Formats: sequence, structure tokens, C-alpha cells
Amino acid sequence: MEDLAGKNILVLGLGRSGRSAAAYCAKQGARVLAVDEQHSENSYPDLEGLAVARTGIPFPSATPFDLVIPSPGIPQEKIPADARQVWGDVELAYRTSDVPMIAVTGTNGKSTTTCLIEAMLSGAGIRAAAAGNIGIPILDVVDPALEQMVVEVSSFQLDTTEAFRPAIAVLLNITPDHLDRHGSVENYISAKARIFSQQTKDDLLIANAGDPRVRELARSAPGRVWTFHLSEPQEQGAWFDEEDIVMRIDGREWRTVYEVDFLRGVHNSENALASLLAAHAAGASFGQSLNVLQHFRGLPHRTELVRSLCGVRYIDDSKATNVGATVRALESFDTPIVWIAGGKDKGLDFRPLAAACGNVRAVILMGEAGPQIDAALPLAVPRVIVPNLDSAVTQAARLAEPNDVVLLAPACASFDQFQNFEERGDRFRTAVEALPEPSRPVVLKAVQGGASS
Ligand code: UMA
Ligand code: ADP
Repeated sequence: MEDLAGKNILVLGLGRSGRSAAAYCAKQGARVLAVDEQHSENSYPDLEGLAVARTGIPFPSATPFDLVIPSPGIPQEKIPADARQVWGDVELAYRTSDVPMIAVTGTNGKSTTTCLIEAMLSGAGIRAAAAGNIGIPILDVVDPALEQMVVEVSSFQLDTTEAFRPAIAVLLNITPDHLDRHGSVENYISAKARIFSQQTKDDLLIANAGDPRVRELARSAPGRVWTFHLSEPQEQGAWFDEEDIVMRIDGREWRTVYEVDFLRGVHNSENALASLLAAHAAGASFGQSLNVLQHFRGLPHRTELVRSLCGVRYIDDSKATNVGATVRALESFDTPIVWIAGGKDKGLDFRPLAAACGNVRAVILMGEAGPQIDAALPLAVPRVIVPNLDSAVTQAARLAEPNDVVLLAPACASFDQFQNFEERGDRFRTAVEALPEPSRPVVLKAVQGGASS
């Protein structure tokens, strides 16, 4: 294992990841300087007596340092060119801990799947912790008492890995995202491939056989591969057979009726299959994992029902920050949708949204990327352009009819108007909760099916 004692370490960024890395390295005996380009009046009590923190200055030369640890949000070109060694916090956790890791990546579904796997392992009595891009810096949970770490790994974090070799890797799906950072879809895919590229024949990749980019990439996996698919039987893997969920590994087969109500939408069924396989590989039984699946409530801001008012369901999918997730959200409802979209553009191609507009009654556009989305949608879809999310909710309430869904699924990041997707989702909830009850009773038509009811 890597020994950090006596090393000179430069940490770039003093957000969650940077502070965690600085404290971790200092506690292992390293001398740490942590720098953030943004000026801050904050003191950093978690670093007091451990590391020197400087803000509001450019990143210094890396010549005096043995190691540079960039935060995930720092682009490659900002890392000092004279850095001898560059490891992100995921690489550092891998090199300084013996706890086996299950690493989860993909464009969408990482957080949900990470939580599900952790819950399945804990349900089976395995000491596990979830961490990583999910919001808990990985170095905060490193603990020799753990039996498994379940780590959500973003493409940004994968970019700063080197020897990182999780015993179990999960690759959920790949659709274009973060192109403003990676520059091209090819670079983005290469970053994703790093989740398994250092694996050996004893390691395992769990891959989505229904996703063409993932299927192609999995061909180059150096280790064992198990696959999952929504409808097609897999040689080694899991799938759905009508009402049954089936898992077949090494000639053994498990099967049961899939009675999970809350994880609606095709995408969550895929997350369920991937989680079952990962939990099985780590020692949880099929029955134990299904039991957890049946009680899992899903995460906030992911196709989450906020309120039903006048027969209209208001759904918060603020975490739909890219085109792929938004397409899935639009496809999850078979009732008319008043759709709220727009935000900070990440260099994405919005045209795939056009084909998913079949049930859209109207689209309400806001934020920086509103005009680009407007240009990508079919002319037949009525649209309204609004200045902010509050007006979007007011307009949506006017346009929606009983049995409709009002869906916040922005296809964009939130940073043009909010701190993060959570703040955007919370703002949506507040605006929806402020909508007045009707003074007259509303007559509902027969309700059809659909997600998150
Ligand atoms: N900073 C600079 N210079 C720069 C860029 C940033 O000094 O050029 C400073 C900022 O002033 C700020 C700090 O760096 O103080 C922020 O660092 P960061 O953006 O890496 O954010 P952290 O708070 O460290 O959070 C990071 C992840 N953030 C990003 O990847 C952008 C979090 O993922 C993650 O939960 C956390 O580490 C713990 O592992 C968030 C995210 O948006 C949720 N991820 C992207 C996504 O899911 O789409 C990939
Ligand atoms: P991530 O951590 O990858 O962003 P989340 O579980 O937070 O994933 O979900 C992000 C968004 O993607 C939400 O809008 C959610 O409804 C949608 N989503 C979840 N799982 C999938 C999936 N397997 N495929 C496509 N979209 C998904």
C-alpha cells in the first residue's frame, strides 16, 4: 500500500473532495498545501492544524510537490504541467486501502445503483459504505473495518485514475454528457472505459447489454463480464422474462415475479438488474437483495412525485441534467406531459429530445439553453419561454389538464440559476407546494398508467 508519510502534496480545490483529500493525506503524515482559485472568507476547521489552505490565488507550480491531487471539477488543462504525479481521490483511496471496491459508472443511474447495491450488501449483513460522486468523498469512508466500498465514479474522477482496479465494476449506460469538459464523445467514452481497463481476469465487469456503446466497450474488458438486459436472456447475467426477474450465473438460475412498484420506468429496472448482479458477486443472496429492492424508495429529485393537485402530478426530475436522462423521463409517462426544460448547456446535442416528445402537451423553456432546446424540438410542440423556474411552475399549472404530468426534466445542468440540482429541485417543490388548491372540485377523467404514480 502507498505510504504518504513525509510526502509533499498539493491539493487543487477546496470543495468537498479537496478538503477531504487534504485532511486524509495530512492524517497519514503528509505535508499538504490546498489551494482554491476562488477567494473565500471561510476558514476550514476540518483542516486546522493539518494542512495549509490558501484561496483566491492561481494554482502554483507543482515542482516542489511529490503528488498533485486535483478535485474532480478541475479540468485537465488547469493541472500544473510540471506535476510529477497526478492522482484523484479515487486513485488515492485505491492505493491506500485494502477494502474491496465495487465501482459504478455510466451516464445515468450511478447514484441510484450505488445506493441500491450498498443497501443490498448491508441487508445481507455485509459491512459496506457508499461514497464517491454521490456526494460523500471516498476518502471520508476509507476504513479497514469495511468489507466493501461501493463507489460512484464520474468521468471526471476516472480521468485522474491510473492503477485503479475495482474487483467489481458496473457500467450502466453511455449517452453524451459533459462534452464541455471532455471535448468529444470519444474522450468521454475513453474516460468511462477506465473503470475496467486495469482489471485482470479475476475481476468482474457488469455491463448493460442493451446499450450499444456499453456492449461495444465491454468487448475489450480484460476480466470476466456479466451482462444485463431488459428482455433478452443472458449467458451470464440478469434479465426480465415477462413478469419474472431472472439471474443466471455459472449454470445456476434464480427467478421470481418482479413485484417492485416504486422503481418505475425502464431505467430503474436496469438499475435493479445491475444491482442484483453486483450484490450477488459480493456475496448477497438473490432473496436478500430482492427484499431490499422491494423496500427501496428511490432517491430525491429523480422522477420524484412532489404533489398531486387537481389531478395533475408534479414530478421532480431535477437530476435529469443531460439528454439521455430526460429522454428516459419523457418516455416514462403515457399521459400528456407539460415539460419544464432548460438550464446550463454542457455542449450537448438536444436533437434526440425531439423523438421523445410524443406525449408532450407543451414545453416550458427557461435558462441559458432554452433557445437551443427550442430550436431542436418539432414545431408542432407548443412552447412558452419563461425567465425562471417559479414562472415555469405557474405557467405549467395553467397549461396542465387533469390527468397530466408536470415534469421538471431540464436536460441541462443547473449552474446558470442554482448552486446545484438539489437546489433546483427544492425550488420546484416550493413553487409547486405554493400553488393554490382549487375553489371548485375538479372532475377527473379515467387515469391511465405511468411512472411514479
Ligand atoms: N475550483 C478551482 N478552480 C477550477 C475549478 C474549481 O479552484 O478551475 C475550486 C472551486 O472554487 C471549488 C472547488 O474547486 O471551491 C470545487 O471542486 P469540485 O468542483 O471538484 O467540487 P467538490 O465539492 O469537490 O465535489 C466533487 C464533485 N464535483 C464535481 O465533479 C464537479 C462532486 O460531484 C462529488 O460529489 C464530490 O466531489 C465528492 O466526491 C458533483 C457533480 O456535479 C455531484 N458531479 C458531476 C455529475 O454528477 O454530473 C460529475
Ligand atoms: P447519476 O448519479 O448517474 O446522475 P441518478 O441515479 O442520480 O444517476 O439519476 C440521474 C438521472 O437519470 C435521473 O433523472 C434519473 O431519473 C435518470 N436515470 C436513473 N437511472 C437511469 C438509467 N439507468 N438510464 C437512464 N436514466 C436514468
